[in-house]
Amino acid sequence: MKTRPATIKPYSGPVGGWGSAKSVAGIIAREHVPLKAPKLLSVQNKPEGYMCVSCAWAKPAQPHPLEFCENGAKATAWEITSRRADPAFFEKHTLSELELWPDHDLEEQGRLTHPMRWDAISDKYLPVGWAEAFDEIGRELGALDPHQVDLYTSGRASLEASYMYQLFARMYGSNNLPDSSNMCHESSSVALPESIGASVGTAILSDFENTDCIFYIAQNVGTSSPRLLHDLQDAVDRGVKIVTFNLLHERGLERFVNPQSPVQMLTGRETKISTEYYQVKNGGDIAALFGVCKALIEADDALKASGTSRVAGEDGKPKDPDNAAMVAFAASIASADKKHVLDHDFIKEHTAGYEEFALAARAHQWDELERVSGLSRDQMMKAAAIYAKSDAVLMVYGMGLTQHLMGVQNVHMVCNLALLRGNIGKPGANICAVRGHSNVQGQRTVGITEKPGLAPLDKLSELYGFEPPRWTGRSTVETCDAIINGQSRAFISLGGNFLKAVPETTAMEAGWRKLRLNVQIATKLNRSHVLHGEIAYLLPCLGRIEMDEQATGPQAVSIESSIAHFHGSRGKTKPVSATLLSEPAIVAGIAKATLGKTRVPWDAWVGNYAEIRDAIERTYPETFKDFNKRLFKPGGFARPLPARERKWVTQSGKANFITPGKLFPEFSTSGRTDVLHLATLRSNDQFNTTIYGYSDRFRGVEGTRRIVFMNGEDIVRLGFADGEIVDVTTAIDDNFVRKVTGLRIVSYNIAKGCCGAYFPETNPLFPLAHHDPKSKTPSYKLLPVRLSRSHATPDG
Ligand SMILES: Nc1nc2c(c(=O)[nH]1)N[C@H]1C(S)=C(S)[C@@H](COP(=O)(O)OP(=O)(O)OC[C@H]3O[C@@H](n4cnc5c(=O)[nH]c(N)nc54)[C@H](O)[C@@H]3O)O[C@H]1N2
Ligand SMILES: Nc1nc2c(c(=O)[nH]1)N[C@H]1C(S)=C(S)[C@@H](COP(=O)(O)OP(=O)(O)OC[C@H]3O[C@@H](n4cnc5c(=O)[nH]c(N)nc54)[C@H](O)[C@@H]3O)O[C@H]1N2
Ligand SMILES: [Mo]
Repeated sequence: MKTRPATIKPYSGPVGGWGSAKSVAGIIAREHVPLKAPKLLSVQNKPEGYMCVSCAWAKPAQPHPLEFCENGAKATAWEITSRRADPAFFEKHTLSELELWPDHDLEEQGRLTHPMRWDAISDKYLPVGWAEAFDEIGRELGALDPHQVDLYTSGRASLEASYMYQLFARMYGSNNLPDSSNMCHESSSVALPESIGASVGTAILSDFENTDCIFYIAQNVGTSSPRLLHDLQDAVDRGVKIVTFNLLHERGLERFVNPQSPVQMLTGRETKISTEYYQVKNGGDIAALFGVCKALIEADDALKASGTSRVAGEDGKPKDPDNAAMVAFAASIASADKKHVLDHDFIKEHTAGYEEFALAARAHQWDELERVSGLSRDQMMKAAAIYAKSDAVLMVYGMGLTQHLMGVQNVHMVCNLALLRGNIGKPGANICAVRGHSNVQGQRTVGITEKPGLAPLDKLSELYGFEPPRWTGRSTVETCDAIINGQSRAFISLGGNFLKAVPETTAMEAGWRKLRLNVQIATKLNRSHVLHGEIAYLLPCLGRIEMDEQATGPQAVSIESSIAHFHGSRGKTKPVSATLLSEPAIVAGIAKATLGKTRVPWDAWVGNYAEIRDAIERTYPETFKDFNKRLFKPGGFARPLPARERKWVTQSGKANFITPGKLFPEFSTSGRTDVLHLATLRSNDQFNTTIYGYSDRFRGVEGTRRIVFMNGEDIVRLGFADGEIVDVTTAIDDNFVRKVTGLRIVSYNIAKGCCGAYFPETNPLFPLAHHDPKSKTPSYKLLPVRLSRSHATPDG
């Protein structure tokens, strides 16, 4: 393990610009791929090219000359690296030793090259043949009750691999299909169908071209989806207002220099991204959005009542100064005929539940909304004014809304605000849930779900002649529970790093060691691989950027983007090892060994992925009509979304206003006053649990990840000093002690009463039960914690 000097100093530059160009060059050098990387990057996210393995942002029909960002380049270089974690590497290290390595050092060894099986005598991974591996896995699964087996998917696997995987799981007899989406946008998957009858966001790229205003909520564009900055920049250049709600001041939401614009690069001209920047407390969004809705509804009320005695006395002067102010405000934001603020025609024709919602909005008091949100009444009124004066408003949001105890209600509130003025299903106005992993949305579309009601079980039964299980499977937190209490005996992982990504990691590690079988299909080594139970397999697969040669020639795969468009992707580089198999081939190998003879033509599918796509089309004829023909359509082909056409596939047949019962979640912290609300964050140098390096450039943190961001006033109030080393303890009363030691305090522009720290280092702090009860998404953006002076060394 190397020691690194840590430096912390505020970053004064924009996002993008020369810093980004320099960073891309550094990344390419770091992975020793100077010759192949630039050529490869020129086809990233282009029709007939490969689709980026970083985030899921849209791939435009007319791409920029270089349609990649700094972090996309990083993800590409990371996958095509010249480094190898080959049998010679594993020969040198026991797993007991590798357990002590940091995440960065494990993945830094490079690409896995050979299928490996853990050997109990030497405590090492030793090479094994593919056939032998499949045989034993099949035998082991055959001996277990399918209820005891969990089949996880991380959001990178293609539509083809994912479809085969869920089919295998169901033919085997299990709906235990937890996936990374359970920890990510599951709150959207639950809330959006209830509110608007769509399981995904409704926005498409042209909405960014047609919008007047963007509400940008709880998403860190500069790090998590930097290509979206181009769409924001173009919007700003057209005069579009961007109203941001975020816990931190994130540089990407403030200033951007487009690294692909020679003019901006040479002149240093920056684009100011956010028109208004509202720093909400974490968990304060329901209150903040209620404030905006209250202002709109009360202004509308005031217009309706104007001219009546409620507003003006006999002398014509307003009786109630507060109401007079509201009348003036309403007049300033009203429609051209000065009669209304809300879109009553839309509300009447298309929605249900407005009256109840309006009553709740009127009833909430401003001082309470201010206290919970951290925003002032003036700020909420101003946001309402901008909203009301815009014909088409786009709602964009990310993890700062979904990963909450009230994540589902957070998303309901975004929809409620949109519905007040018909901002769904018209050009320039829609809901944009910015997805994380590059195919996480698509996996759900082709049946990766633990909920039997969401999978086309009858169709699968009809096509493949088997009786699919009808019971509800385990989602991520339920799988964790089953692993901790020993109910789960086998864990199969199609990508990802479950053990690091989940909550309650200390108990999880203990449970993991008791598994009978751990099968990991992966590209790079991580902690979920080095901790083992009785039998552990590490099965290396091709990455999406690699050429995938099968019986009928080179194959393409497909993915779904954040805006619900499907794209083909063709691998371009030579595989890092001839021993790798593709994900479809590995899934087929396990399926055949486990299930024996079935009606599924596993070999023919692996030989020709077009046949898997035909099978997907047979299963979902509307969504995937002419799948193979449209595979490489520039800009992708769109999934049908009735809500875009204002057809509401909800129980009421309308879009629903759904009123959150409270403004903030309840948890017991014994009335302590030294509790802070922790939100976990990503640095600019990581992709989830993949730690590329120790630099969070835009937040000015270099050389360390063991930090806790705090508001300067909180540092003083709690008697600490900037730079001091502290331990962080979970402050939920459940008789468990959960602690992470040795974090350095960094004074930062974060809302008062809150603090931020990196994921996954702080995952041991999260109780398993601390999740949204409906979506079961862990509350990674809100956990009560306490800080205390530390005896630990800061870095490592
Ligand atoms: N480079 C890079 N790109 C990635 C990833 C990565 O790790 N690295 N991960 C991918 C994945 S899987 C995902 S899901 C996405 C994640 O991308 P994001 O949705 O951007 O999620 P986070 O990076 O966790 O950041 C959440 C943002 O919300 C803010 N925030 C936190 N709590 C609150 C709150 O309660 N209210 C409000 N209003 N704001 C809050 C934080 O300050 C932060 O700016 O990115 C994807 N892209
Ligand atoms: N505290 C906290 N915890 C969080 C979050 C948070 O914000 N805060 N965010 C949550 C979110 S949004 C997510 S999505 C999850 C992420 O959870 P996961 O998706 O499980 O984790 P990743 O870190 O994306 O997985 C990285 C591993 O995937 C493997 N891999 C990479 N590419 C491929 C490939 O092409 N094929 C295969 N088979 N394997 C591949 C590599 O071996 C790599 O080590 O974490 C969640 N956990
Ligand atoms: Mo995610």
